[in-house]
Amino acid sequence: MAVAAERLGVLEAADPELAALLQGELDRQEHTLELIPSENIASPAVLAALGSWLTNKYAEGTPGRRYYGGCEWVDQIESLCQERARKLFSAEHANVQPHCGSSANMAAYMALCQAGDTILGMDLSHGGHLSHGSPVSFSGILYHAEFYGVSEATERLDYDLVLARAREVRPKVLVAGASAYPRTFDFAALRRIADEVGAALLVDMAHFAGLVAGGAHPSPVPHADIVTLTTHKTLRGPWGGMILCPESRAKDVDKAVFPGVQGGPMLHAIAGKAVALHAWSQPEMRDYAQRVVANAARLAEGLMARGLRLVSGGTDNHLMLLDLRPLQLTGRRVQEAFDRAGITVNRNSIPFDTASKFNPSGVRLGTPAVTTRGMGVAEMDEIAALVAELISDLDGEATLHRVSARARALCEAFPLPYS
Ligand code: DSN
Repeated sequence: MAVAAERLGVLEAADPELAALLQGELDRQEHTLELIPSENIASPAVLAALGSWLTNKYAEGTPGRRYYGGCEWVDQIESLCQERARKLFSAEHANVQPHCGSSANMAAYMALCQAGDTILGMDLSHGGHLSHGSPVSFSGILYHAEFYGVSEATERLDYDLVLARAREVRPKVLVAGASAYPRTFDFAALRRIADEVGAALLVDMAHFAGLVAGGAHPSPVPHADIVTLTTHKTLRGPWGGMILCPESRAKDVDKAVFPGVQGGPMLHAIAGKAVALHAWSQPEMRDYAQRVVANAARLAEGLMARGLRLVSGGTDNHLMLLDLRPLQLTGRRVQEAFDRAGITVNRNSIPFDTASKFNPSGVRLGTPAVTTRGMGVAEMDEIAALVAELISDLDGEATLHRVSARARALCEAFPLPYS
């Protein structure tokens, strides 16, 4: 592993204890099937930017308007990143400084409303995100949060129900986007709802930003007042966040990010974001986005064909939610058994779940990382078979050995890009 070996070599000389831990995590990533839909594998070029001397530089402010000297190179780096983001997503303005999705959302709220105002977001247990108004997040502490959910009959968003909720609570901000919703959003319908009640529309496309970039999901950019995203999920970049908006909101957004929410930007992360955005200008990435969705559809079909129940009956995007209630299993037990077999998933609430958030009734699966490794529909059939086999016999030693050997063989056939 040339990329990994070089990095570990430097680290081993300086700090063998930490180097050993990094080696352990590298081995885990190399030999496990990563099905957590919010994770992915950054390219060696992204890692090179992240691990650079840009981490030494303070540059509060924005390009050309910094509070520090010596910014001539980082100004160009941040401007390049902004330009690539604007171009890729056809947005008028991009702020590439948010450290993560939650800080991007925090800045978006600051730009759109005042503390105490009502925000209306998707319920966490229906697929929403903590930062969309959960009482344990700043978003539910600083704002008056109300929620909408999916229809019980279809487990999908019913935009008439969202409109009815919006009429009821008259939010200042309607928040759309989710971390566990397997279906496509209708942004034109959300815009109409926001307009009808006089709300701003904030779309958090953290999960599906890469699908939007590759044309595999409609773009919220023409419809939303502000779009937030993360760069480390389907977008395949470094850990981080980003905000897109029309020029008319640019000043408010920039002020909210700094000094509103954050201090100095992480220039090494911004350089990594620029590298990831550049990759999306190549046709392979468009193909990648289509393959993520095709793989998810195939995996979902394979699971359902083996009698497993998926929330809403399948997926349109990169993720799916396995309903464990018919199997009388819980998410934690399944997640732990899968860990033992070298398949990484995460337990997740499902709509109308009556179990606790700590041990919910669902498991979330996704295809971004395995698709980055180069796996295709044939491997999705194999993964569906492994998931179904393991889930039918969570405590069987022979099953565990069989499934983990096959999962490991798949990983070995599709290595990480760090050699
Ligand atoms: N926690 C992330 C996820 O796994 O979807 C969202 O921030």
